[in-house]
Amino acid sequence: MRVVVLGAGSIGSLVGGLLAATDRRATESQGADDAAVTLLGRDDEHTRQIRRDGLRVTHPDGIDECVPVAVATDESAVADADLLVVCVKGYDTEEAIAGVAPSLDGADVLTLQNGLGNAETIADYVPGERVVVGTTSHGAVREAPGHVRHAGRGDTTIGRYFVDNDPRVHAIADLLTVAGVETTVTDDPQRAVWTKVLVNAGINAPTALAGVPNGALAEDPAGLRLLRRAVEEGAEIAEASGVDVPEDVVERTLAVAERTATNRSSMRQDVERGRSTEVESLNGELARRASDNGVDAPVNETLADLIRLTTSD
Ligand code: NAD
Ligand code: KPL
Repeated sequence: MRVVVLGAGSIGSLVGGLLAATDRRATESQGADDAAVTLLGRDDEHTRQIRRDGLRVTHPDGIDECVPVAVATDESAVADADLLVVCVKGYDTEEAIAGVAPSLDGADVLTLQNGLGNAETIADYVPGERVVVGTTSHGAVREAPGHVRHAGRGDTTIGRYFVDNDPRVHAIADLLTVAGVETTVTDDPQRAVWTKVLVNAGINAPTALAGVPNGALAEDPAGLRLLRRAVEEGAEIAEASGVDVPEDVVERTLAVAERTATNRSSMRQDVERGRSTEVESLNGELARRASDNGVDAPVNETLADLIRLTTSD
């Protein structure tokens, strides 16, 4: 399978690097030299460094591996892809998919992004039956140009968004699993995506606004109250939107906050570095879906507004 990973950031570099390492091992044993994995990124120091010296991947056990990965910065690189894996931030999805869509020739398109609305945006440019939606709880950090750290292993779940599962989804799951990204196929990917969205809605904005590590939400009654209210409200919005999320989604969110107690959430990092955040595809999108369904969302709307105010110039 020829794979192009769109977005050479943290998770894209990790997925691209793991797939390329696996492909290299298979190619060496079979004596062929076709690069089946391409990282499609921007022309920056990171992609230049990978081209020059390969991608340095630091595995969770601390072991470093140098992986040669084909790098492209031109959208035409997707022309012969069988699979495009979208790994850009939610606010970049539309521009990124619009850029590559004219060159895509029948490839499946898998999103591994966080947030609501990415699959729908992709389906505006790609036939719906080609869209595969996924969610992953692996942690990746781009440490330096040419270097990605696999910060923590997690679960990955994928499924077709608009039609029933088919053998291609299983082939994609097998490919990821062999590369070390153990992947499960589900016939209800919306449940997986919304569950992750509620976890992020309950942790990311509160920690970004308060400037605290994730664990503070589990330890401090104020943090716990915020987390609980954001997630409970999100679960009501899910129900109003016809999506079934697990009954214990608050407890699951709390467990994530405890498991990642020392982490600075991605939104906190974005706010502290003055970068755009993904709030519009998390709390902001929850509030919009609530409004579409005649449900109130004061907690998520307020969290989104506070992040908007914090990050506006
Ligand atoms: P990131 O900012 O590190 O990487 C995004 C990359 O996409 C950047 O390098 C950016 O330059 C590139 N990009 C944007 N538009 C592009 C375009 N048109 N063409 C080519 N490249 C383009 O972000 P990330 O942390 O890798 O997160 C990506 C998505 O994955 C987000 O939705 C995030 O929530 C989700 N996610 C991240 C992790 C993680 O551990 N980092 C884990 C699970 C899910
Ligand atoms: O996904 C995360 C994020 O920061 O975006 C969590 C799970 C909250 C870990 O920090």
